[in-house]
Amino acid sequence: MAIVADTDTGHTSKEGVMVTEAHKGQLDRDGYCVVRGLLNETETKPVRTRIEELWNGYHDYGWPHRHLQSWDPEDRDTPGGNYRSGSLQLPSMIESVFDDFTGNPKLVGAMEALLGGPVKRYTDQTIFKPAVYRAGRSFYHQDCFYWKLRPKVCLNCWIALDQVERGAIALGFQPGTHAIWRIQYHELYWDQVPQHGRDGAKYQRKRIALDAVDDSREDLIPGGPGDAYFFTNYTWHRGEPNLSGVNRGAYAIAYQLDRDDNLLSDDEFDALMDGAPQ
Ligand SMILES: O=C(O)CCC(=O)C(=O)O
Repeated sequence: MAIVADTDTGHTSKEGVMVTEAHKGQLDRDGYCVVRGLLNETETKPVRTRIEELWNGYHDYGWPHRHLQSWDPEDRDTPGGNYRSGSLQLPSMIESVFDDFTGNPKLVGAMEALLGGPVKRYTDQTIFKPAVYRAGRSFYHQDCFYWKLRPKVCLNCWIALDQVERGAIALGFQPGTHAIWRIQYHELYWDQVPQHGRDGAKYQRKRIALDAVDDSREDLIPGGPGDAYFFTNYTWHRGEPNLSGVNRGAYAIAYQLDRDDNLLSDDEFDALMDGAPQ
């Protein structure tokens, strides 16, 4: 998708592209920006509905499953008769409702405008935090610690599917943490209520050590369905727990520049790392 800057309005001129110079400026400066209402309810509702159905056991996926996670895969006492799924890894590979969502032209156009060239999908995942556990807090991390991608070649986009705020799954960012394009070493930890992953076993997650984080610097940004939070893979970010009493969800989709040399070699990855144990 070719993007032509419109210097009068600050908007890119491709129809439907909602990224402004202000968004680009904030992404450069803070490492994130929020495009309000990137998607409308007609676009968010089908995936939000399907995620809730999967949680209610309406699916025919066996366990363990490569793309589905679960807090309790043994519990089949659900309306749909199958186990309750949790977050989904790469759901675009298994159901067209997710594939269509991740390929939305407005999202692709925004990614191209923000990354500055043609893009291809990198990965996608749903984030589902059911009310019942009063949990789901994630801690500060950088996606590049998992993905081993070079600086400036990839962006993640976390799209709210419900109202989000403090205590209700909103994302928090540490502004400017991307600016030196370095990777902070991450430690393993257990979620308050761990999920079972692709091999059927509970898994640990990774986070930046708590004493390396200055909580007073946090930008925690409330939003609503269809609001899109774009951030670099080097930006420190985390998600709030769900203490709100109702199920809440989001969808994270990463796009990378369409070229072949986006991955760091192991040596390059190590050279960018700070704080690794000796
Ligand atoms: O929503 C969360 O808890 C974290 C999401 C996240 O870290 C991501 O999408 O990269």
